[in-house]
Amino acid sequence: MAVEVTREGAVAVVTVARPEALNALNSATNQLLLAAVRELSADDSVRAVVLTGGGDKSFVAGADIAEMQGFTAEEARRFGALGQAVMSGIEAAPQPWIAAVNGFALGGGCELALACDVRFAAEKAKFGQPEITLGITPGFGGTQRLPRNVGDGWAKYLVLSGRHLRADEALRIGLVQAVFAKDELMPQALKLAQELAAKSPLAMRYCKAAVNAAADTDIATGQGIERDLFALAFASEDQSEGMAAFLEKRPPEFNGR
Ligand code: DAK
Repeated sequence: MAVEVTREGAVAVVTVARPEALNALNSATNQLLLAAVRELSADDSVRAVVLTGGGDKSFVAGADIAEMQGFTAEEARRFGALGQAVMSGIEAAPQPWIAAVNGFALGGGCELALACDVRFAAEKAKFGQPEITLGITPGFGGTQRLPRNVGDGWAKYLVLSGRHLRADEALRIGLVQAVFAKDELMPQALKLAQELAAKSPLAMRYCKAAVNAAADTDIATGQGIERDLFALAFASEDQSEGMAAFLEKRPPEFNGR
């Protein structure tokens, strides 16, 4: 099984498990990943997801070069569409996805991490878009999500050179939000996931949608989306509960309605 899904309460852990190929994404793995994304997105009991790589060396070392080598243009288009569906599915998921980057995050692996909402990395993680060294371009959103996260200069540096960045460098440019010692990575990712899982799932979904919209809209349209989602939050029991709990000096108990 190249994609494993386990549960820890309201948190799901998705592991891309093809360690013999450093978890490279072939079509079969992408299909399984897409199925997992769809299943988790439809499950209200899942409030947060942690995504990581199997084995101790790699998060995802990219799309599968051995499979891609013989592609026709049409097969490449289909492969790209499948990968993009995985990335867009994570981005559009109602729950927050946290990438726990435990090693190489190259090419499609860096793009997969970028599709997640938050990125935590182990100290030995490596990031890069090495497609240029293979004579191709990034195909799972790297030319689009990377500049949105780190700006044009760093995106071009990575995409045009194919160089790898260390975790501390990735942290400095804002590609990841935190770096931890190897053994601390999963506990810290799970801790954040449990924390997010306890928040209002409605407000979580609206917040994620509003921030996602920021990258694609002008500020007036974005503010309109923000205003509408803010108003919608006032139609929820979670808003009443959150504000009552604050004023009554007790922890809130959100029910997602
Ligand atoms: N694909 C297939 N196999 C891979 C792989 C990959 N991306 N990365 C590693 N492996 C395999 C190796 O071939 C090796 O297999 P065996 O020889 O043992 O059978 C095994 O994993 C262990 O790898 P190494 O022996 O190379 O391990 P090292 O520690 O020496 O090196 C490395 C680790 C990560 C630096 C190195 O493996 C490496 O450079 N890997 C390739 C990284 C890479 O170039 N990634 C980007 C792939 S391109 C598109 C759709 C998608 C894409 C583009 C366009 N369209 C349809 C529009 C995406 C493209 C990519 O992601």
